[in-house]
Amino acid sequence: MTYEMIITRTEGADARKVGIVTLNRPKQLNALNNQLMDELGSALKAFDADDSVGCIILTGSEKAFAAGADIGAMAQYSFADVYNNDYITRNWEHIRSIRKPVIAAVSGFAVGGGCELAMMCDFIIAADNARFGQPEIKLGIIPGAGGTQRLPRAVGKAKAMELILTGRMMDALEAERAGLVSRVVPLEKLMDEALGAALMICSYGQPSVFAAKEAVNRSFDSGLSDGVMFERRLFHALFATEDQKEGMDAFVNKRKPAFKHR
Ligand code: DAK
Repeated sequence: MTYEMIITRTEGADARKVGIVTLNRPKQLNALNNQLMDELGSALKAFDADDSVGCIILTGSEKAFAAGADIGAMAQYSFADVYNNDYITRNWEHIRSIRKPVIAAVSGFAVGGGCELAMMCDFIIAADNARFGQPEIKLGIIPGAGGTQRLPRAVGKAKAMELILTGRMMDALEAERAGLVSRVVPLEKLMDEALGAALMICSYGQPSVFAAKEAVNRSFDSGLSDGVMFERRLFHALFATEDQKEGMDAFVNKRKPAFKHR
């Protein structure tokens, strides 16, 4: 598939590389429309299926990760339009099916659907100019891509409620204090830092990377006992992999492990 609204590339010199998707509608601050979401889903699935890729980074421009769903495209829709056509649910759910870790490298605005897209990634590294918010209330709507559910889980009910009810944006430092982002880095170092984390993940055995992601995600969807039992079973299962033998043997013999991802 050729892309018009995103750019894809890979980085890294080792066997497993980082797949990078850059949202590229700069004049509209990467406002998310149907075509962009289709292209994003296709690119993420292609990287997920590519054995030479171990981790994915999703990023935007310096000014905007994404300023939300395309308001111009939505403006004239009626209830029947959005309900009957299940408005953009189809191509907003792709990212949730990606098994490889997806890091959001966010600079500039990540608001509305842009904030929701970042929250669908596995973790967010923010540049110091990043701004996060759910301003949908100003448009007479509410967040529609999981914002009312993921934001409270990330930052707690009080701050999520305030942000969603007032439409206020928070800066990168507030987002880090609140737990929305894993860390804040200088804008000029954003991609280097995200790449460093992604390459680190690429160097580990894929079964344990998949299992870690699945287990952490399970903590959001289940009670503590079920989540711990899920983790226990995945933990036990990893003893059936060659990578577990290799990783532990390498540690015991003080050498670097050579994971085979099996
Ligand atoms: N849509 C379309 N165009 C946008 C846009 C957007 N969301 N955001 C910005 N733009 C366009 C502006 O119209 C402007 O275009 P021109 O006038 O140059 O043609 C250009 O980008 C530059 O924007 P500004 O001139 O406004 O730039 P500023 O630096 O002054 O302000 C801003 C930046 C981010 C504060 C401002 O642009 C802004 O407030 N933008 C709107 C933010 C917003 O309200 N976002 C929420 C949209 S609602 C769902 C999935 C997703 C959603 C819902 C359901 N399902 C799966 C069911 C999501 C909904 C939303 O995100």
